[in-house]
Amino acid sequence: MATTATTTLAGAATPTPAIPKLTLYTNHGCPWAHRVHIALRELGLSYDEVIIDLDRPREEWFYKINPRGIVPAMRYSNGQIDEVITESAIIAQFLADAHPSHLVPASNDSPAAALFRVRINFFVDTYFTRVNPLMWACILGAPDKQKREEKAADFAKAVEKDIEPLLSDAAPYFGGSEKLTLAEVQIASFILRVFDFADDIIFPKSVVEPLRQLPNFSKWAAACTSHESVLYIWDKEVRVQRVRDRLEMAKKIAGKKYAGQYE
Ligand SMILES: N[C@@H](CCC(=O)N[C@@H](CS)C(=O)NCC(=O)O)C(=O)O
Repeated sequence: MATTATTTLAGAATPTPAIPKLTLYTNHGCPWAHRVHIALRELGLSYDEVIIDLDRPREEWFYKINPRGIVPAMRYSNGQIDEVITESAIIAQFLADAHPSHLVPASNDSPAAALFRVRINFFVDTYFTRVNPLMWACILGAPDKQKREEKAADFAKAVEKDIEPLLSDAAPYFGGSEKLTLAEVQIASFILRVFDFADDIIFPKSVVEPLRQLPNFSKWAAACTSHESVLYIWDKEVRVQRVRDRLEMAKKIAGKKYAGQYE
């Protein structure tokens, strides 16, 4: 990593990363890409963005950027490094590690810092292994209203069982932090969608009330979903309409078979 020296008040020179040139290949409807936008905003890094139209086949040039053909992908150059990084969690982790900040302490800061990283990782892993899949199952896999309500209730129960206890010291962010951490960078775009998509078309409205009853989760979720770094690329009306349209189209294409396939 290229560094320049910054002199602290105490006179000791500490390395700070060179300002990189960043290009983010993204789509504002993608919750995974949204993670990277949040990280960049929190770190105060400016970037160019290239919006990839996910409704069309990717053009050849994009496969040279990301052979998987998906967003996000980020080109990071700073004179010494010129690298395309893919996979949202990896990009976010890279940015947080390359640009030390309030998001996450460096692992060698102290034994407590390494443990805090463990706690963040466990929290994020818990959300994505035990909770998030239930949201998509509810949206995509429930053919009728009653089934959707049941799946939404399963989602809320999983939040209560697995997430609520891990937020006991949130203040309002993870682990007692007053500012966003890497945990929110990785999860907040999904929490935003839980609430903004609870319109009885995409996701049952009934999910909201049980979540509001959870003291830790509700406070944390309110803080996540009102944070400027989370909201600056989010246009709720546009996003809700896009998802409604896509669901409608998917149902038409696959009919009943589609509706049942995730059950
Ligand atoms: N594991 C990937 C998932 C990214 C992903 O699924 N991106 C979707 C958009 S949300 C995509 O680009 N899909 C390609 C397509 O729809 O053709 C990550 O975390 O970066």
